[in-house]
Amino acid sequence: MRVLFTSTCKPIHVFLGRFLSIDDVSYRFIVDQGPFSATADIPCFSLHFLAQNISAPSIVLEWPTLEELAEELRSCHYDYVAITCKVIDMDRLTEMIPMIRRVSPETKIVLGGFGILGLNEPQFHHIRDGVDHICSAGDGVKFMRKLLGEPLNRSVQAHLPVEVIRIPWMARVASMFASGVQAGYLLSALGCVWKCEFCTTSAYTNGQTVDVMTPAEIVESMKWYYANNSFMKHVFVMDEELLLRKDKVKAIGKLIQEEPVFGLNAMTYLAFGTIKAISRWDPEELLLNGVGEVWTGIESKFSYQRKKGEADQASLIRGLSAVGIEPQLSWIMGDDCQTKENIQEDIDYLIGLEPTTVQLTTLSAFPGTALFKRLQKDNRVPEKLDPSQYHLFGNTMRALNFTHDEQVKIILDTYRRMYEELGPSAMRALGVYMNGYEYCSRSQNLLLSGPKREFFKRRIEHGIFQIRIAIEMAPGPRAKSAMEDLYNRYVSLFGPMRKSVRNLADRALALAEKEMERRAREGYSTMRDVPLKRFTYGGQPGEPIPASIPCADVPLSSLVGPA
Ligand code: B12
Ligand code: SF4
Repeated sequence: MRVLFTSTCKPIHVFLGRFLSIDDVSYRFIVDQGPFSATADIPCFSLHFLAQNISAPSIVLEWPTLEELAEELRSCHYDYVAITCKVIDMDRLTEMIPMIRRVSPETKIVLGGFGILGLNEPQFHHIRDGVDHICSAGDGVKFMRKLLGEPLNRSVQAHLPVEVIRIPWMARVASMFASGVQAGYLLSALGCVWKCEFCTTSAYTNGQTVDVMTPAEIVESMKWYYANNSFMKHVFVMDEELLLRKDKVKAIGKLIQEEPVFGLNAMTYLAFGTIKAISRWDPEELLLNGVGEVWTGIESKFSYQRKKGEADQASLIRGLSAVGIEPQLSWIMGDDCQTKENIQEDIDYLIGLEPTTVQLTTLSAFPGTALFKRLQKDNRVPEKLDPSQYHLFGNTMRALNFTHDEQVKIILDTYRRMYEELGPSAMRALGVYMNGYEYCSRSQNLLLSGPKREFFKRRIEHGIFQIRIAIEMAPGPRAKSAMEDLYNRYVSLFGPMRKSVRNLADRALALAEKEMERRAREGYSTMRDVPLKRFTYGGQPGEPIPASIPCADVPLSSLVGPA
C-alpha cells in the first residue's frame, strides 16, 4: 500500500488582497505592530500526523500546483491520495478530483478535514460524490488505519514539522534570531461539547469530544519538540475544551513535572478553555501543570453566556496573567447583539482585558453549523456560497447592524488600537513573564520557586533587548509609557541591562529604524512564493521527520519584499 497525502493545490488563498492564508500571524495574533509584525511558515500538520501514524509508506505534499500533483501521481502507483481540506478549498477540489481521476484512475481518493462540513450543501455534492472515502466526524488516524487494514490501537505520536515565526529583519541583528521561534502542534482531541452555534469544530464531532492522544503520548511528543528545536515558544495542544477536563490536564502536568530534562523549566503549552472551564481552576494549579498560555473565546461581551457562566471573566483573565500565563483571546465582530451603539463598549472591554494576543474575526456562517441553518432560514446567507469567503475576515452572511466593510475596518482598527495602547505583543508577553517570575519568587512551592522561576527568567532575558525598540519607536504615548514602566520593572527585578544586552538592544534599534525607513519607501508585505514541499515517510513508527523543515528554504528577502 502506498499513500499520497496532499493539501489542496495552489494558488494559495490571499485575504483582503494582502494576507497569505497560510501565514496566520500576519492576519491574527500580531497584526499591524510596526517593527514587531511577524510572519510564519506553517506546515500542514494533519498530513504529517496521518503519515506518521500509519504503517504504509507515504509521501506528503504541501501546496503543489495541479501539475506538480499530476507529476507525483504519474511517478509511481499510489493506492490512495488523501487530501485535507477546509471549506475555503472547495473550488480547488472541484479542479483536483477530475485531474486525479484522469491521471491515475486506479487511485482511490480520500477526503478529510473540517471542509467536509461543506459537503452536504448541494453546491458541493459533486465533490462528495466524486471521492471514494470521506473521513467525517472523527480521528483521521483511526480512519486511515482502518482503511489500510492496520491495527487501530498502535500508540500515536506527533513529531511534526514545526511552525516557524519570525520577525524577518531581526535576522540581521544576530544569527540566533534567523531561525525565529518555533511552535509545535499536537492533537489531544477533536471537538467540543458546547456547540456554540457558529463553531465548526464542535459541529464536526456533533458536540462530542473525540480523544486522539493520551497524556503519555502528548508529553512524549512535547519532549520531542523541545529536544529537537532550539527555541520552542510553546506546544499547541489542540483540544478545544481541554481545561474542562481536569483529569487529562493533571495527568499531563504530572508527567511534565516528573520529566527530568524538559520539565517545568522548559516545557510549556497552550491550552484551550472556555471561561467556564478556567473558572474551575486556581491559576497556580494551571501553572504547575505546565500551562503557559490559555486561548479562550470572549466573542462579544454581550453574547455566548452559556460557555462563560456567571464568572467574572475580567478577573479570571487577570488572574492568569498575574501568575505568568499569557491570555490569548478571540473576539467576534458582526454578531446580532452588536450594534453601532454598543460596539465601542465591546471593544473597550476587550482591550481592557490586556490580552497578550488576540484573534479578531468576522462572524462567519460555515456550512454544517447551527448558525448557517438559522441564517439560511432567514435568507441571511447567499444562495450560492463563495468558498473563498470562508476565512477570518470573510463575508459569508448578512450581519444585522454592520456592513462587511464596516466589520473589517473595525477589526483592523482594533488591532492597531491594541498596539497603540498596550504596545507590541512580544513586550506584553514579557510583562506576563515578569508577573510569573515575581509570583514564583514569592512561592513556597519548590516547583515554582525552582524550575518555573528559572523558566520565566530565561524568557525575560531572551526578550528584553527589544525594549529599546518598543520605547523609542512606540506608536503612541500610552504604549510608550507602558513600555517605560516595563523597562523600569525589569531594572528593579534584575538591575540594569548587561553590556552585551545593551549592545544587542542598540543594534536592534538601529536596524528596526532602518527597516521602518525601508518600509516607508517600499511598503511592507509578507506575501511570497510558497515552494512545494515534499516529504517521504517510510511508515516506520518513531522515524525522524523527513529533512525539509518548513521555512528554511524560503529566502528571507522574499518575506519582506524587495531587499
Ligand atoms: C493549524 C491551523 C491552521 C494552520 C495550518 C493549516 C493547514 N493547511 O494545515 C494555518 C494557520 C495556516 C491555518 C490557516 C487557515 N485556517 Co486553520 N486551523 C488550524 C487549527 C488551529 C488546527 C488544525 C490542526 O493542524 N490540528 C492538528 C491536526 C493534527 O489535526 P486536524 O487538522 O484536526 O486533523 C485531524 C482530523 O481533522 C482529520 N483530518 C484532517 N485532514 C484530513 C485528511 C484526511 C485525508 C483524513 C483521512 C483525515 C483528516 O484527521 C486528523 C487526525 O485526527 C484549526 C482549528 C482546530 N481547532 O482544529 C483551524 C481550522 C482548521 N482552520 C480553519 C480556517 C477557516 C483556516 C483559514 C481559512 C483561515 C481562517 N481561520 O480564516 C486558513 C486557510 C489556510 C489554508 N489555505 O489552508 C477552520 C476550518 C473551518 C472549515 N470548516 O473550513 C478551522 C477549523 C478553525 C475554525 N474553528 O474555524 N489554519
Ligand atoms: S466553546 Fe469554543 S470550541 Fe467549544 S463549541 Fe464554543 S466556540 Fe466551539
